[in-house]
Amino acid sequence: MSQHIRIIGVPIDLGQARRGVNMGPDAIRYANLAESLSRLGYQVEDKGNLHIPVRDTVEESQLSGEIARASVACYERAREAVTDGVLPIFLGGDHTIAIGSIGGVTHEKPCGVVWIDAHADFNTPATSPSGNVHGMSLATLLGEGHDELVNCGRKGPKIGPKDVVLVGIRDLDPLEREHLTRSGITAFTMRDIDEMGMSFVARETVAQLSHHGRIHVSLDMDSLDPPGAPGVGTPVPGGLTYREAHLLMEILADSNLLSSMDIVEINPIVDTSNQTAILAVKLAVSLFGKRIL
Ligand code: HAR
Ligand code: MN
Ligand code: MN
Ligand code: MN
Repeated sequence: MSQHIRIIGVPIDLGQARRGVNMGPDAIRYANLAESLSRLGYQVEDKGNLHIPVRDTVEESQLSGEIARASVACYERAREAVTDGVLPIFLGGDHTIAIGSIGGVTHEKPCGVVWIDAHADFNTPATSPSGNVHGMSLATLLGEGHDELVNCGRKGPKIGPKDVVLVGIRDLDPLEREHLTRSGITAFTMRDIDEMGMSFVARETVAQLSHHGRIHVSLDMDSLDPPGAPGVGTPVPGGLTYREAHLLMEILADSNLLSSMDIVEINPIVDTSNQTAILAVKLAVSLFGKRIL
């Protein structure tokens, strides 16, 4: 695993309607992400933010086009990080950033993806009740969605259904649910976690993805239970506890396969004293840290 971490901010709020998620990258910086990772012994470099147009300047009809432009920029940064042999952490912004980050890190070869989320983000323009692109990110990566997004960076699907495992799922739209069932993707719902425990779920997740030799973690902070992580745009009750989320990070860390990460959907406007960003940093420390004993 690389000892060099590169932070890339992607302050995008074009994939959903609620304002404020564009301030996520700074909220995570203020929660001392770089310092906390340096203390673990990493060399940490902050590349600042990608340029994203201000929401108020974008017409509704231009949204997917602007998301595509941002995704291409993000893709190039992700691709460059792999070439440079560093471990990139992408700070959202909404979950549309994963279209570019996962697209870019898989430019040369596929990797395993752990998608930690209350939602599956597996809508398409045809199944989405909201039309919000952040609810379509994963489907887009698998080749279904707005053409300009599906073909971002390189043409067609970026990962296949066997390359991704979902953890924390508890809110699916009716047609999204059918789509996900048909896809063959492994999804561990909150019920699975309740019944089998996070230890089993996390180990099974690693087992399904380890053949890639490389794992990308896409952490949507709405996967956590809202009382501990209120600063998200689409909170859903009954999420991961602090301890479940940490155990997941620790077991992923034990795999020694982590090669890139997204931290997404933090909205400081609806947060209390930046606690959701502070929690995200603690989880990143568990993901990149060593065992406590
Ligand atoms: N499924 C709903 C939709 O498509 C809500 C998606 C909310 N998504 C996120 N990302 N916060 O996981 O609109
Ligand atoms: Mn998401
Ligand atoms: Mn979500
Ligand atoms: Mn595979």
